[in-house]
Amino acid sequence: KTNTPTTSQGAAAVGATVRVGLDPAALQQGIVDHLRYSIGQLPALATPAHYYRALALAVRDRLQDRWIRTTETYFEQERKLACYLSAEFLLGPHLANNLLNLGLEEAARGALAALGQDLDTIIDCEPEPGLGNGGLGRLAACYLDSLATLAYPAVGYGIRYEFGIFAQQIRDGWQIERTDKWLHAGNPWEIAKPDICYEVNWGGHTETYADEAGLQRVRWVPFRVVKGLAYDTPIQGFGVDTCNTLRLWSAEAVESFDFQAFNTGDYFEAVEAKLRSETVTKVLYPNDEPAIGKRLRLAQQYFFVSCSLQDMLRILDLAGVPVERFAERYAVQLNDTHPSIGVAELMRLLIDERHLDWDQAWAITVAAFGYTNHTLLPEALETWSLPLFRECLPRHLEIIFEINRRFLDQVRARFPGDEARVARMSLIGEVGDKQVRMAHLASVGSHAINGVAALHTDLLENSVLADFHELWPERFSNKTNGVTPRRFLALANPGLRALLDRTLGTDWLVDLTALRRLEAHIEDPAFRSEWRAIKHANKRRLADYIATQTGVELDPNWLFDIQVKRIHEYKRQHLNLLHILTLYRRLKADPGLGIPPRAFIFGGKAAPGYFLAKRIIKLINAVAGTINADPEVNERLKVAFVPNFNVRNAELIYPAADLSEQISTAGKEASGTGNMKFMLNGALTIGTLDGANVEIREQVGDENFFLFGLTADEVARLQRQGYRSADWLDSHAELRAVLDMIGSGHFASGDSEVFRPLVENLTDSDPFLVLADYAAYVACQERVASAWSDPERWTRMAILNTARCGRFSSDRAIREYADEIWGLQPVAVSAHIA
Ligand code: H53
Repeated sequence: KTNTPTTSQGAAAVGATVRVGLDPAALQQGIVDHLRYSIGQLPALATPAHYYRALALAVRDRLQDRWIRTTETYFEQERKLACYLSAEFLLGPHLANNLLNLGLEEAARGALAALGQDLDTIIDCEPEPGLGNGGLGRLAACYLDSLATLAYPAVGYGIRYEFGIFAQQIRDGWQIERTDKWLHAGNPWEIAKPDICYEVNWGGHTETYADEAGLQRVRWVPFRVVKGLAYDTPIQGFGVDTCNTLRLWSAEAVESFDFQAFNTGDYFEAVEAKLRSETVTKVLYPNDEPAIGKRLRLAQQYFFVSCSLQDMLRILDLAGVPVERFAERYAVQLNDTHPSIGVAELMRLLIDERHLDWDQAWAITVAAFGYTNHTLLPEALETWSLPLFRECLPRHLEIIFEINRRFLDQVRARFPGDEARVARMSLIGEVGDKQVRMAHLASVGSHAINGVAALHTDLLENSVLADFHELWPERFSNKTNGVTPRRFLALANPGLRALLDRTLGTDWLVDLTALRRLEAHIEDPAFRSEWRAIKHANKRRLADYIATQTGVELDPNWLFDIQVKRIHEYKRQHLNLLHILTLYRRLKADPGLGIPPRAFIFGGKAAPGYFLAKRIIKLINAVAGTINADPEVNERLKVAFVPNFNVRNAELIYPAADLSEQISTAGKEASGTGNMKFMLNGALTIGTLDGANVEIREQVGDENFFLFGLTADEVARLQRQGYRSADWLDSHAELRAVLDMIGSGHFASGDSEVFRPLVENLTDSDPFLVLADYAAYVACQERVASAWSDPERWTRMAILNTARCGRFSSDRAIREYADEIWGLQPVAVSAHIA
């Protein structure tokens, strides 16, 4: 069990102001004190890692008064609170972000310099809290940043995984997974709150009994009880005193186990039971989109949702607010279906524990919950087998049956005689083995349902949730995703930040639409050349990183063409590869071919059990090995795979991109948020009309976006008609040659087996229409090459991308959620500190 180093907190307010001063001298004293009193290290022997912890603790001290004051303000003012329920928060390192948001960067640099230390080296010592897989988890982290910055009262609720997303190593071109021991050296940002803990039942059966008034009630007699402990992390807003809370739950055994076993003498059984309880929050499931269907995953979901709802009820009690007013005080947002068991859990808490009647409990539940859908992929829509669900959550199944009975009565009343519709909409799927459909539970139990980009919401309303949209059109809305400009521009791209500050002032940090004013500078050649110099320095920085990580040397003068995201067939990293190999073949055939030199950079993790995704990684590395070593092509083409794509190295990658690859099959990527991070940093996009690409293109203008490929409608039509990938192969000799080359073992020292499954997947079924989009993609890349050959034109387009990305700030997205779904007002917090 890892323990958090704690500081000597709680000094009297008078002393506190002095102790937590924001000037370099006070900060320096704080670092020195923590090194001595919290860490116990001699300065002469202290490593950068020791200084990291000392600085982190000193910075946390400086958050503490704001944090406490924020909580106190919300409590005093009795305001509505947004509770963002998410199984993932992909936070990334805290230190630099907190320094930025507190305005402490220069003070920290100075304080460390006085101690003979370098801030950037210290920042690099922080282990990354990778409590998420990809887009969904990172979105939750961006939203926390915006909620605090915009002074919205909010709490993030999630799981304190002991092991976050695995660390990816590349060995012989293959992905190897290593456990992520991010808590190994303690976590200076969190504060354990052992007194905030709840019991969570699991398994067993239900019983009816009569209460004192003779009313019939239900009791859940669990097989097992686990305790959830709160660990709080401060989420400091930028430039405000608001410091919100991220509350993550960690599982522990309840003491009663130990006593029971002690009495029966079965000490080992007691310890084993304890271990079983604590596995609930051990590890993050490393699957991004596909639902996994494992019992432990259901346990994780129920565990954190139950703790969170019990916590909301406890706070309501503390405030003396009757439970009937729950929905006036809480807006509870479901980040995908992962927390959707919350609908049944709140019903259980209100009915079985608070003794409300059904109608009242249901009105509260629907008024409190909102549901965000993040995917249309059928394999990602969560369902639980009915027998498994009954075994784990018997009371919830009864409640879900009752919700369903009442709901289907409503459907029948509205659409008499339409039993096919009833079957489609039921919370219980009857195709094959019976399942509980979590997206249906979330939709029925929420007053608001949203998709994450305009196209995605549109498809949601017309396909996956079409029946629900027909029944309740007023519940549906779109909330296009956004990203935080604090982390993904100010922190990630200090060069561009300085230019923006100098050119526009600093309000762009809290009003990203202010970047529009960049357009006035586009015709200034000096400005463009400064822009290029910044991009060049960012490319140098990334090239250095890639060289140390992989040994591949890249030239910053080349076009940096980058695709970083989870490896998935629908995201089509293999389409990118087909283009690279097309250029490779063309160059081999004609060494004098006039194509601009390009560095193709990839990064991303594959789910450990995803066979084809792992082969795609292997193929990228195999192609990289061949091309980078071939003097006939390596003065024009290079390929690099950045191992272990995570938040930290993402901050090096986005600012260095010239070209952003957003090439998913239209209709498959709900939104994408990497696309926005690239745009923010002045990369041009090559992409399909998918997810938020559609809106990016609208904002930046058709002439500044490299569009190719089938539309979502065309994809759907082709698939309905019976898509045959072989047709595309017959009509395209170059494509066939490239596939043959992969299949022949050319990139695998003659081994014709290793990539056969990939090639066959494309030639036999091609579920994501890679071959259908190939020719359009290659042609579009030729337009990219010709635009690149005119640096002044390219720079204008790049500046326009940054200038027009204002819509994609998570601040805009959060304001929409607050106004249109949560009914939430900002609350000014004043920390009363010097
Ligand atoms: O959520 C992102 C989207 C992205 C979508 C992603 C996502 C996950 O990362 C995991 C599960 C899931 O259902 C969806 O793939 O398109 O941008 C945030 O909305």
